[in-house]
Formats: sequence, C-alpha cells, structure tokens
Amino acid sequence: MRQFGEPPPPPTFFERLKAGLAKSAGTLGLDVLVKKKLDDVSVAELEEALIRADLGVKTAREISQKIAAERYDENISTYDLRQVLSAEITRVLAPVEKPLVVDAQRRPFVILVAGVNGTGKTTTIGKLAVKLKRGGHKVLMAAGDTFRAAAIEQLQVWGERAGAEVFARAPGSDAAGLSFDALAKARQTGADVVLIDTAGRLQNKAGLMAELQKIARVLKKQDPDAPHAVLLILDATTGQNAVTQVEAFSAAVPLTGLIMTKLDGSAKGGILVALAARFGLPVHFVGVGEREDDLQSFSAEAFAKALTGSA
Ligand SMILES: Nc1nc2c(ncn2[C@@H]2O[C@H](COP(=O)(O)OP(=O)(O)O)[C@@H](O)[C@H]2O)c(=O)[nH]1
Ligand SMILES: [Mg+2]
Repeated sequence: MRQFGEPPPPPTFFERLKAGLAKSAGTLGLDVLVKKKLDDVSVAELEEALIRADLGVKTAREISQKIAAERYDENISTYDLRQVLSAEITRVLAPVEKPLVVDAQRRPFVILVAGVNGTGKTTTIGKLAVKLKRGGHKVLMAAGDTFRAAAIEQLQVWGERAGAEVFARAPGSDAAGLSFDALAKARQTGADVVLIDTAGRLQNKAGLMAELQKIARVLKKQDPDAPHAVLLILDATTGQNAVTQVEAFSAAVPLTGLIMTKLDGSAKGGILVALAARFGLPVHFVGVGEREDDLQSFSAEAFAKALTGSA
C-alpha cells in the first residue's frame, strides 16, 4: 500500500506508451463508427482516420479493405473495431519486431548511430550503454558529434551513469578520425561494443551524409565488416517526415535497424506502421522518456494495442 504523501510509483512502460499513443488513438476517430454497419461510407471514414493517424495511404487502404471484407454489413462496436484494428496492425508490425543482437563473433561489435538533430541519438546511446553494461558487456562510446561541445559533455554524463568509457576529443575534431581511433582503443582495451554518436546537423545535408559515409569507410580499414549495425534514430513527434529521413539516411549508409524515440509524448506513433510496411527495417527499441530505463524492446503487439487503445 502506498502511504499518503508518497509519490506515486513510476508508470510502467506500457502505461507510458499507452499514454503517449492514446493521443494518436484519439485521432483514429473510431467513435464515428460506433454501432454503425460497416458500409462504403464508414469504411472510407475508417481509411481516412488511419491516414490521419500516419499509417500511410497504402496501409490504411489495405487494413480498412481487409476489415470491410471480413465484417461488411455487420454491426461493429468501437470495442470490436479496436480489437480487429489492433490485430491487423500487429500483423504489419510483427516482421519488424527484431531485437538488437550483439554478435560475439564480431568483436568489438561496432554500432553507428545516425539521425537528424534532436531525435535522441545521444540519449539513446546512453540508454543502450546502460543496458549493454547490465548485460555484462564492456562498452566504449565514441563522441562523434564533434560539432557541438554540449553533445560531447552530454555523452560524458551518460558514460558516468553507465560506467562506460567515453572516447572524446575537442569540439571541431574530425569525426571519422575520432571513430577510427575509438575503434583502435576499444580493441586495445578489450571493449566488446563500440557505440558511435554522430552529428545530426552539419553545414548541410550533403555534408552530414558525406561524414557518415566517411566514418563507415574508415572503420572498414580496421574491420571490413564494421559498422556491424547502423541504427537510425527517429523522433515519433516528427510524423510523416520520418519517411524522408529513412530514405535520406539509407541512401548514405545501409541501415540495419530503427529506434523510435519520444513515444511517451507523441501524437504520431502511427508512422511506425507506415515505416514497417514501406521499408521493413527491424525496429529494435522504442524510447518512452528521458531516463536510463526509458528504452524498451519493441513489441509489435504491445505497440498495436497501445496505438488502437485496445488494451
Ligand atoms: N520524452 C522523451 N524525450 C526524449 C526521448 N529520447 C530523447 N529525448 C530528449 O530529446 C532531447 C534530444 O535528445 P538528444 O539525445 O540530445 O538528441 P540528439 O541531438 O539526436 O543527440 C533531449 O532533451 C532528450 O532528453 C524519449 O524517448 N522521450
Ligand atoms: Mg546528440
């Protein structure tokens, strides 16, 4: 029992995810369909609601058509509709529910982390370092966002929190050179995971992409398979813009997985469904807050339930 005056226990991950996604569930506009027969008009309304929730035109159409095919001319309650929608969304998301596997054969396992400014790269690297440390890994973080002094300090704070070494240089240093030397250091010290932070904003987009390519290229001089994972960090609150970000970054470096952050405060979690359908890239984790434990393994079913408000 909680004593009077004690702070409430922190909400569980599912509660946080649900609270964030409830905003998108609200925009699903499912209430228009209460106790109605599913006819052409209500199916069109459903499709529009799914498009507004960022599921993407194609997926919105497929899902609404599928529901129409199965339930046409039946009375369908909002409760039932949420259940059916949740099942359909789970089906779209299930193939991308894949854990981030650190291959012990590739040592050190090099993880390059990319994304536009402010999406949560540094924070996510910090959270990952905490998890990896707890899993018994020896972690080295490379402060490859040399563009801003604050980014280097921010990573150092996470390094202390995680008990992981941070390889950093003065602001303005060459990020590729730093990454190369960080990998060499990791080999010397026997670190088994290297997490490389990068800048999200440089002089321009071409400069940013060229820098990422250069980092990947110099790492290969030490290990032809490195980087072993290239993760793109996406901010859920950016909505449709995430599609452009995936396209732009994949053109520069082959992405191996996605992490979507800020689902605790998002109004646009539906975009992950559109991304799954369109790119099929593994989704490893979701960020649900700013603290070290606010990074959760991605679950297609939990996500779909939270998005549709069906749990
Ligand atoms: N609410 C919330 N905030 C986050 C999450 N991930 C990162 N942030 C915050 O977003 C801001 C930008 O994060 P940062 O890691 O510096 O982004 P970067 O520029 O990509 O490195 C910081 O204030 C973080 O605390 C998340 O999952 N939820
Ligand atoms: Mg950063």
